[in-house]
Amino acid sequence: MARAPAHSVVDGLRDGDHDGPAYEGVLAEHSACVAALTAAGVSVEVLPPLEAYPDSIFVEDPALVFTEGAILLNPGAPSRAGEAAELAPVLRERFDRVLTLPQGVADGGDVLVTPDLVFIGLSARTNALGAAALADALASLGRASRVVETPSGVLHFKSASALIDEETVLATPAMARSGVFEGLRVLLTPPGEEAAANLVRVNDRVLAAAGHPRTAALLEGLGLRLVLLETAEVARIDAGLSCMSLRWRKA
Ligand code: CIR
Repeated sequence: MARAPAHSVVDGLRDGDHDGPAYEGVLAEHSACVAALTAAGVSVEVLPPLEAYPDSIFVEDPALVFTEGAILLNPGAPSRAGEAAELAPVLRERFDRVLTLPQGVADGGDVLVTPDLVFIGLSARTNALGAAALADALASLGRASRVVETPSGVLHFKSASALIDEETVLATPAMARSGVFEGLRVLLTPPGEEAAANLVRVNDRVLAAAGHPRTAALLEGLGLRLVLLETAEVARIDAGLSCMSLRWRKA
């Protein structure tokens, strides 16, 4: 599931005083991402744009979805808080179980799901109360979780890490140094290619940000089928590929 960008996306949240993205540029990158997911065998529903929420294209943040059910989150940025209510009816139509968080804030961008464990990264968007509430909700869905720190200066836990296969993570050196991934195989993004750590493994392929040749070589060396996508425009509002979709397997 994805959500089409609104024209207001040019005003999306960003850290720093650089220019925002162009609407057409975001639209092109979003469309390419949806096309790549479709080509990977995913059935993608694109929800209508929400002008009132500039960052609502990043559907990964207000919800988590699993085969067993969905969890509506409490986005940590005040301007994004209403995005969960917009998603609620959509998810209730598609999932028998839709859980909510009774307290705190938590963004889906801070949640890395592995087969055995869900990492919940504390960040400027996910606080201890929200993480604890999320851990309870995950437990109700039969998922074990662990609350961990996100390195400072990183917006979301998954801005700096991604699961490549059941036991392998790609992470920035700062994220890897924190030791959170002990027990998993950790590959490091080469210097200057930290932004490449945000990628999407889907079915037989990996959707990764273009412009990171050493990371591409690393992933190809593992025998992975790479699909390189432009992310320069969404990067202007601190986003990457994983943020633009919610993905789950139907039972
Ligand atoms: C925000 O600051 O919330 C958006 N401009 C970017 C959100 C990116 N989402 C993500 O990394 N999961």
